[in-house]
Amino acid sequence: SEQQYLDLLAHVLEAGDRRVDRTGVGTLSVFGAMMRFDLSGGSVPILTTKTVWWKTAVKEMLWFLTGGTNIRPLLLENVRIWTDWPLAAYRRETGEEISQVDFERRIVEDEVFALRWGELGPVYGKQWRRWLGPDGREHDQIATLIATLRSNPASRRMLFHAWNVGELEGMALPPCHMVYQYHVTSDGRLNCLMYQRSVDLLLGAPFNFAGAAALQVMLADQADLRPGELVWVGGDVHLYLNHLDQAREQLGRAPRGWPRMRLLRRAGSIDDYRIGDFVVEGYDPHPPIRAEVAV
Ligand code: THF
Repeated sequence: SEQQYLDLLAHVLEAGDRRVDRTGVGTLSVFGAMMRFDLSGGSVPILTTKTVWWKTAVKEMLWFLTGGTNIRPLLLENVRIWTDWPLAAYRRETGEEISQVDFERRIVEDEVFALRWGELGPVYGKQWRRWLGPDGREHDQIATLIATLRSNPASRRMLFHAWNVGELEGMALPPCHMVYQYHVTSDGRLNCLMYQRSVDLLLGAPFNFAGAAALQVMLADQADLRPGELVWVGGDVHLYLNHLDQAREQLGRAPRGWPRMRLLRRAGSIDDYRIGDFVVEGYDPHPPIRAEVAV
């Protein structure tokens, strides 16, 4: 239940090691955590102790699945959560003090500008769908996963990975949620274990749970299975020092029970899901909690 998340939030506040991180903001950090979310019956871990823009998280997941690595398609879908990194690079390299809104407008209106400045490098989508092998062949890890779910569901090799060591340097940000492993029970439930090496517990984690759950719902649909458990494992689990008041505010709120997610239709393939195919029912969250993302 959501209490697992609140307990982890409280634990990081209480026991987190205070340190300076890559971004210079500073964090409270604990190492190693696990949560288990039960997706059977359609439940999904979309937090209720604050409003989570689950459509944004699902759109992000659909974008990963397209194999894309440019923020333009995200902006065309009104998703702004990846703008900060290309924007910082643009300001750094040009010295121009462009606003986020103007930068986003240029990416949307000018395709050539987007190709040059909207690229994140070989991040998630590239590695999931087009991992480059030593012989020059590209590997579609998602297609392989679905084929194995259908043909050999007892396999212990059903996973995909984004931590491509040889390509890390070209990425705007190395992958945080880096490996997803799947497991099928004898009665046809699809379980997922997702390992996330670095966890922005207040801002990022709620999106990561929703995205991973949506992916599990799609994969189950494609393989004629029912969603089972989502097991989430975190490495460096942290709260940015400018998120502490927000964390305390959230801890004062009572969870309201998970909503349910379902698909309106069975898509022909994993590439054919659209945001309009997803319905979330029974979502009655507390109000949003504003916080700045560390870049
Ligand atoms: N970097 C950091 N510091 N934290 C992260 O969570 C994170 N990500 C992705 C890449 N780098 C990261 C980006 N994911 C928001 C949510 C997810 C993000 C980035 C930003 C965010 O600002 N959410 C707000 C507003 C949502 C909206 O406007 O739609 C929120 O209130 O939830 C982890 O994958």
